[in-house]
Parts: sequence; C-alpha cells; structure tokens
Amino acid sequence: MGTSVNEHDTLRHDPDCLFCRIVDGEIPSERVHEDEQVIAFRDLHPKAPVHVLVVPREHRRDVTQLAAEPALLSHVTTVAAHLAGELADGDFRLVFNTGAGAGQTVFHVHAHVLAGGTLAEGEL
Ligand code: D5M
Repeated sequence: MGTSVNEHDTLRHDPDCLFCRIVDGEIPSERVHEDEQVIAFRDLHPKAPVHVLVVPREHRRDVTQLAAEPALLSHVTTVAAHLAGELADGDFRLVFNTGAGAGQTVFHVHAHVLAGGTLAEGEL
C-alpha cells in the first residue's frame, strides 16, 4: 500500500528501543500485568487517574503493524479492558497514537488505557 518496510520496522527486538528495554527489565517500570505476549505498566506522565500502557513484548512500530496480527491486537484490547475493570470502574479510553504528527513519541506500539473518574474530551 505504498509503505516501505525497512529493517527497523521488521525487528522483533530493538536494543535501542525504550519499551524493548522496559520489557527486558533493563529500565524499571511499575508493572500492572504481564503474560507471554504483552506487559502493561503505568505511564510515567499520567493523563488520567488510571493511565497504563499495554505493550507487546516483541517490537512492532505502531498499530498499523499490529493490524496484520489480529490475534495479538485482540489480546492487547482484551488486556486493556481487563485492566480498566481491575484498576478502575471498567469505563476506559483506548488510544494508539500513530506517527509523530499524531503525538507518537515511542515507536514501539503501545495502547494507552485511560480510566478512573470522568475523562475530558480532547487530546491525550
Ligand atoms: O506515548 C508514550 C508514552 O510513554 C508517554 O505517555 C510517556 C510514556 N513514557 C515514556 N517513558 C516512560 C517510562 N520510562 N515509563 C513509563 N512510561 C513512559 P506516545 O503515544 O508515544 O506519545
């Protein structure tokens, strides 16, 4: 579809990637969930009373790559919903910033789960 796949996009582990290093435990995080496919941890700069990131263990650039792996994408959303129920009242917002223009700063796909209290409309 006109997108080029470079080596970086296909890496399953990138030693220079912040979230790969968090997955490896090289950089500390406050984990709230982990299983064979994903980990979830609290965002360093929370934008809601509950703000966690659900992150595949393997490196993928963004949600457009995850779309090619429906089972993994589905698992990310299932874990997100479960955590919203466990850590808050079950209502939540799920955000995938995709591309720098949309605010993506870490290019290892992550689902922002925002929950707890009444969430304002607008930017993440
Ligand atoms: O979201 C990237 C998010 O990652 C942003 O909300 C801050 C968060 N972040 C950055 N570094 C850390 C560490 N070390 N722990 C936890 N959370 C972190 P984006 O959608 O790419 O802008």
